[in-house]
Amino acid sequence: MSAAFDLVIRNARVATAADCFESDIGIRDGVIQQLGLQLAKGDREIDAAGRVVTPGGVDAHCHLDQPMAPPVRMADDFETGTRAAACGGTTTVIPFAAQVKGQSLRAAVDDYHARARGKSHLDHAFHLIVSDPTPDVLERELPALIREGYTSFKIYMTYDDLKLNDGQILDVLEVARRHDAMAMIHAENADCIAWLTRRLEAAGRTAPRFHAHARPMLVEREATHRAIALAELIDVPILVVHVSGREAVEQIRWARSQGLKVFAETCPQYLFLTAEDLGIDDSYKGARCVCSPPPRDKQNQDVIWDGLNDGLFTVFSSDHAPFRFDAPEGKKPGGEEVAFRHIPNGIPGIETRLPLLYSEGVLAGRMTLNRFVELTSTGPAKAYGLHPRKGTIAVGSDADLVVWDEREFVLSNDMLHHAVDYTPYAGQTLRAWPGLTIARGEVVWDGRDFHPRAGRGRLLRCDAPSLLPRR
Ligand code: DUC
Ligand code: ZN
Ligand code: ZN
Repeated sequence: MSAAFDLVIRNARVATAADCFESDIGIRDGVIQQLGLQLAKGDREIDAAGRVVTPGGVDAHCHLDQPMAPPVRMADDFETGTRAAACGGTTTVIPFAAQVKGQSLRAAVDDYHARARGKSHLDHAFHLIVSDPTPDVLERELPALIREGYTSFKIYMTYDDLKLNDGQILDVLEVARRHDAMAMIHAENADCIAWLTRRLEAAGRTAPRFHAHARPMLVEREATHRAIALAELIDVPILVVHVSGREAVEQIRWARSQGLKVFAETCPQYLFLTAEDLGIDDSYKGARCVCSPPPRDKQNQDVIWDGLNDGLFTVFSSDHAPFRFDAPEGKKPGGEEVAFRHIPNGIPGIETRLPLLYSEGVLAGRMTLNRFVELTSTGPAKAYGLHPRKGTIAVGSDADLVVWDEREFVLSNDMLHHAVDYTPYAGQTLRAWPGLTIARGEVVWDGRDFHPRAGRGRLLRCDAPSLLPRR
């Protein structure tokens, strides 16, 4: 007689965004079939007695194999990026299909499918990046793609090759409103950054640390305020991504106090790095931590912790943007130590996102386990139309799970599975790491070894985000 389940996880301390309870988890065909005690036998059994089991992480902001201007190239493609994600407890990723100006959105999506096909170890959805909102994009392509399940897109207020002006942002927000999509905003004032960059360069201040001087908090504050105003004009919710500190947080709190639906995301770099990680002298080592917005200071880290705990933030993502440090396609473009404006922006973090927050949030007593689950899994799944298939432990949900090992160790890059030659968090003491990552019922990481099956990951069709008001 065949067993009732393919896999049973016994005696788990299950944590969801709402509850913690003791349960067995019965899994068949990659889906959670039953929760309860003393479930029938499975073909495979895992004893999780005394161990916390959370939903697999949903990393709703990561960049994998995104096309870049040569010689720069991302180190992680779908194969290595989802491998690293899985080993760090993430079971769903949402990277970006980026439209190059002049390209159709459909061509960008097709190109990105080709990059993912046969390579992804994990289920994945795509956000779109709209960089060229032509009438055809606004009237035909974007609505059609939203109907097909690409229900979120990112709008950039900075970066020459991606940024939209205010009028274009209004046009795109109107499409989000009409078709129930989630608009994600990268909020930094492009003209201020360009002006400051020219001044710094004229003064010979080109070392990596000056990247942070070119992007002070006010450029993020102003753009956040403007994005909120533009969204208010259209009467549409927005989600401000990678919020770095107090001044942007204050804008979002103010918007909420006015009853506006403004959601927010933050990332590990705004909790665990500061501007000093870009260098206290002119050493090029600081290029490792060049990302935008830049990390701020200890006081701003505290503001981000408060926002994580009090509900300001809905999503905690990695913003994994993988560039090798010592490489001509990475942080030293063409093999040169270049001026900060030419350093590719971004840091790796897809594998360390959950262990860092579990260690420094949950186990250090700064955050409840429920809130951890909400920020890293349930919130992103709801924000991007994947819940309840993803982001929770419930009957009928995909069996995407993490069984946690609580133990202390010092992180080093050779423990990680990405294709980047450094981690900005090397030397940090962590108190936990996934002992098992289970993706749709399959053990993909067992605490020591990764179990590859490139191509096992499926493309997810996203519904209208459940955080959006029903009209
Ligand atoms: N900033 C972004 O906006 N995207 C990728 C990485 C970064 O630092
Ligand atoms: Zn961004
Ligand atoms: Zn990003």
